[in-house]
Amino acid sequence: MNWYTESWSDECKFSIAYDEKIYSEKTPFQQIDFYKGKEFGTFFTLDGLMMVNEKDEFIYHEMIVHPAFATNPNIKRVLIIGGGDGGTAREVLRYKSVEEVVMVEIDERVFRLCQKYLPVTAGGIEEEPRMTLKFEDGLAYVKKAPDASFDLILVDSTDPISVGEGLFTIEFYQECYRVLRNDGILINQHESPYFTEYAENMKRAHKKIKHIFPITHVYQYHMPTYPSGHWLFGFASKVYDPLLDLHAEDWKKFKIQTKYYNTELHRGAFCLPNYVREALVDG
Ligand code: AAT
Repeated sequence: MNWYTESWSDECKFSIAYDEKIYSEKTPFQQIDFYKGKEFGTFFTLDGLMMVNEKDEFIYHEMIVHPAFATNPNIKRVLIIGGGDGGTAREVLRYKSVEEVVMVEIDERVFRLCQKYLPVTAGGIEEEPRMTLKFEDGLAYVKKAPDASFDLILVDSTDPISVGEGLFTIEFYQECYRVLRNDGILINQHESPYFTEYAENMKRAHKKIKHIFPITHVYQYHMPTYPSGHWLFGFASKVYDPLLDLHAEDWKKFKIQTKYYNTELHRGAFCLPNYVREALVDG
């Protein structure tokens, strides 16, 4: 049996059996590897870290998108930073009310290879008329984007190492604030509270966002293949509170069939364990 193994900490590793290594490529940005196994289907890693697999991707992609739409059902223009596998775009495009989605992915090869090997996330994205694809650095893109031009920014990026580093900076979040409309929402890939290295990333990101946005919350979900299985998104907004402004009945009218998200879970997801709350206050 072949095993894909990644380190979750210096003294903890996670392994998945695979039948076949489908493809490998080193791009100017990162090492990309695709594998195929039985438990998680096809999956790909960037620089040796699990990004997307066929079995649990729905959890991450539903949770990055739907809480924002249930808070503000009138979102029309959406900016995705990263997200080259297409899963986040797929969930956003399920809202017929959305007029334009811009996806800014630094590494075109991630998108092209996902079109070929992971059609469950990347299939049909390029053909969708409401979609604009840009292959460039997310920070460079937001710096030149006009003021108040998006209702929602989804930061679907890698961990803050190498190419993802610039997206975990004050400058990036300030530019996001400027580019968002007056009632704009930012959702940020917030890492995980459990293992030290990831918890440090979570604290760094949260501290910066808290200084810029008047309303900030953190919500959690289960991601079996990300370190510890306990993962977070940051919710930041200029006016909306994800609990006080939850429009559960309006969201249900979209009639979007989800496998993980529902509006009851929405409320629960914002209830955090004490050790996570404390880490976010201190951070
Ligand atoms: N949808 C879940 C998959 C990802 S992949 C994140 C993507 O962000 C990658 O394709 C990577 O190329 C892209 N990316 C990284 N840095 C930048 C940047 N500066 N500008 C634009 N795109 C970027 C997220 C996985 C989360 C992993 C948690 N462990």
